[in-house]
Amino acid sequence: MLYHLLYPLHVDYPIFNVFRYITFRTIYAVLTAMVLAFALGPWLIRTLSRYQIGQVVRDDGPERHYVKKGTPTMGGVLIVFAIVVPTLLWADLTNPYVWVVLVTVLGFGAIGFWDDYLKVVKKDPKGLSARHKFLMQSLVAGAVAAYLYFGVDFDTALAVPFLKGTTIEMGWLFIPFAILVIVGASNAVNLTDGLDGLAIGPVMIAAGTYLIIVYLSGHSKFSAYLQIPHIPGSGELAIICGAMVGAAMGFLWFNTYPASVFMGDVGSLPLGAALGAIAVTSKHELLLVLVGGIFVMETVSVIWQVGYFKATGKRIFLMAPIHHHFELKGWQEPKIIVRFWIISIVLALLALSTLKLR
Ligand code: 57M
Repeated sequence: MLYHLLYPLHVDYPIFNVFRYITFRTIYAVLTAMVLAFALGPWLIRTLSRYQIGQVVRDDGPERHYVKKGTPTMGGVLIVFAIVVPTLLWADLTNPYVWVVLVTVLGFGAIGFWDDYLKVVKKDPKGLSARHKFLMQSLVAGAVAAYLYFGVDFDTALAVPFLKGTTIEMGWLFIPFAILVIVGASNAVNLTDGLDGLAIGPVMIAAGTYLIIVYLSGHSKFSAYLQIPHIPGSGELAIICGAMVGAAMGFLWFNTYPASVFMGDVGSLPLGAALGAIAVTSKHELLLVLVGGIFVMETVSVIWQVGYFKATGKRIFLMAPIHHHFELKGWQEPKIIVRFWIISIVLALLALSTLKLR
């Protein structure tokens, strides 16, 4: 909105020209999101505590988690707010890709909210059934993918990292593929969200990495120089990536060990889905496996554990997802968290290096 209100004033006051620049608006989206999260965080935590919106902790988990019982949860409401408001303020709202990601955030946020509401407020330990949750996630992701396929002039060829000249034409298969990426990313972030700051740190790093990628793919000269797909208009997504970085930093302030608040599904589902939607719209879907390597590792640990257990009756890890394995091995929680962040940063750097490899 600020972009639409203030940029036209540049005709009389050249200073307003600055609103044209994605870089300028991205910086302010980061700051606005962070300030919103800092300012509203204490109030939200007080309100969640007052209404006893506290975490239910399973008694079959690592013992150390019992002390977390009652920690206010559903802090993801703040994350969603701190992503949506700065995006509405700083982005060009005539850009369809901005709406693709906003609708993804709001849609997955609503599914997560419903699940948390059933679990925490209605005290139904199961929440939404896995089947229902998956169906609703697929519906939202399917709507977004269908809009990209039918509604926008979107090139559905899949770009392959490392092989710059190679693209795979997907045709209508783009729709199921996009659903897989968005729903997969959403659930992978959800699985990772099991220690203080464990999910939000890598989300912040991944959003920062995609901020650079979308900026470059939206820029005709940079994308030509790097020989990456040029998607006119995708640069505007840098603003939403910036808002995600700012919201994540603000939330981490309160979620860092020992956490004063957890995000709940209302936070983890939209954050993962947003990363998936950004990867799809910037045509860097395959790179998400590397950028979000921590989420992939957590998910693979569950798939292996469940598969191996079903086949042999034995476990590979002491407990899955893998962060529980390290806990049960005796690592202190902050050590696991910070080491996972370090791995995330290394993976982000490797992912960025692929932009130069051909
Ligand atoms: C999310 N949620 C946390 C919090 C957070 C298929 C199976 C592997 C699924 C998996 C699962 O349910 N994952 C979903 C994990 C929970 O956190 C809440 O959930 C939100 C995210 N959805 O925002 O509201 C607990 O995590 C801890 N936490 C923190 N700090 C944070 O900032 O400490 C969360 C955020 C919180 C808190 O203790 O209560 C969770 O773990 O429940 N299931 C599992 O992870 C279970 N694993 C399992 O059953 N493994 C078996 C299988 C794979 C064969 C095995 O290895 O043998 C474990 N989870 C728990 N106890 N809690 C095991 C038992």
